[in-house]
Amino acid sequence: MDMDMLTIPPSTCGSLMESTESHIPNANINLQTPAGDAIFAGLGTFGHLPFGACLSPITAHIPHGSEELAPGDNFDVGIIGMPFDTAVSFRPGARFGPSGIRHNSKRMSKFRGYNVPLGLNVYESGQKILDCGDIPVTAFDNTLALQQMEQGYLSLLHRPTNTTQVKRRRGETVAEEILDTPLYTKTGKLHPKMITLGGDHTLVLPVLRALNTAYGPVAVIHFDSHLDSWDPGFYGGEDTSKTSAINHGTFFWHASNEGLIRNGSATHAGIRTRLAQASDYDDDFKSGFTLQEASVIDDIGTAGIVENIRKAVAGNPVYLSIDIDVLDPSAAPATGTPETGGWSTRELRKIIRGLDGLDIIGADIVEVAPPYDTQASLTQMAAADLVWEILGLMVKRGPLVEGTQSLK
Ligand SMILES: [Mn+2]
Repeated sequence: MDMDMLTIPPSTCGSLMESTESHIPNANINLQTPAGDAIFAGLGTFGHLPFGACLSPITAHIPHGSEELAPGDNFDVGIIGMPFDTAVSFRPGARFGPSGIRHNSKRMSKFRGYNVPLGLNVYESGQKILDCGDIPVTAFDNTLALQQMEQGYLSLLHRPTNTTQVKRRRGETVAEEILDTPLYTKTGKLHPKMITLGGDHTLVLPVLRALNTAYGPVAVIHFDSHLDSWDPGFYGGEDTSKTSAINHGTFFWHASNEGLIRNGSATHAGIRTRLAQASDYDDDFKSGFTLQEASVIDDIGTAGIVENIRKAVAGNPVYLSIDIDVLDPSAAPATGTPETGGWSTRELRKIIRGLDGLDIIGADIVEVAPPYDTQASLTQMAAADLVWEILGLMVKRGPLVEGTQSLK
C-alpha cells in the first residue's frame, strides 16, 4: 500500500479504545491526519490547495487602481480556471479543462509535495497559494466572454500579495537588502502570479491585456504545435467579423498589434503545424516571435531548446503559455487540434524545469479537452503535472522584484 493513502495514523488506535469516556461514539478519533485529506478525497481544488474567495465579487474598472477591491482572499500564487472553448477551429471541449485538470491533480498534496529537481515543497514555502476557482464565462457571446476573462484576471492581478516583504536579487543569488518597490511593475507594487487552467488558447489575449496593466509588454514563451499568430483576415473565416477575428489561432496576432508583447522577446517552441504557405513563418516573425520546431529536439536536445528560450526572454518578465498539443498525441490525445510528431511528457517537463530562475509572472495550460481523453486520463494528468512544475518555478523564484537585466 502506498503510504500517502493512509487516512488515520496508527497513533489514533489508542483514542479509539478510550472513546467510551465520551458521550459521542469515537469522539477521540483524530481527523487531522499527517497527510491531510486522503489523496482521492476532497472537493477538487488543484492539488488539494485551499480554495480562496479571490474572485468574489468581481469588481469593475480595476486597471487604473481607482476603485477599492472587494473583500476576498489575498495570495501570492493563484490557480484560476477559464472554462472557455467557443473560439476553436476543430474540436470543442476545453471548457471542461479546468475541472479535468483539477481532478487529475489529486495525487499532489502537502504530504508528498517535494519536487526533487527543483528542490522544494511548494506547500511549505511560506508563500500563500490558493485555488481561486473559475472565472464565470459565457458560452454564448465571445466578445462578452473575453471581457469577463480580462476583468476576472484583473481583479486577481491587482489584489495585494500575501507576501509583502521581498529580497533583492543579484542574478541567481539572493542578497539581504529589502526593497520597497519591485522594479518591473508599472504600479510600483507586487502582484500575485496566476496559473490559468484553460480553456481554449484564445484566453491568452485577455490575460495579456490584463498583465499589461501591471507590467507593460511582457516576454512570451509559447509551447505549441501551432503558431497562433495568424492574420485574422486569413484565419477568421471568410466573412471575418470583429468577434470571429479573435480565435485560438489569431490571438497572438492581436496581442502583437496591441503592443502587449515585448519586442524581440517572444518565442515559440514545439512547432510542427502545416502552413498555408511558407511565408507564414515570415508573418509570424513580424509578430515578434522566434521559433523552434519540435524536431530540433533530436539535434540539440532539451538543453539546447532551453538555452535558446532563455536567450530569447533574458531579463524580462515572462508569460508562459503551454498548449497541451505541444505534446505528442500519444501522450496528450485530448486536445482540439492534435498534431503528431510532438514531445514526450518527460522532455517537456525537463524543458519547463530548465526555466528555473526566470521571472515567470503568469502562465497557462490550455486546449485540454477532456471529452477526447483516454480512460486513463492521460492528457489531463499530463496537464496537471505541468501545472505542478510551473507552480514550483513560481514559488521557488518568489515575488517578482528585479530582473537580471536591470542589474547589469
Ligand atoms: Mn495554441
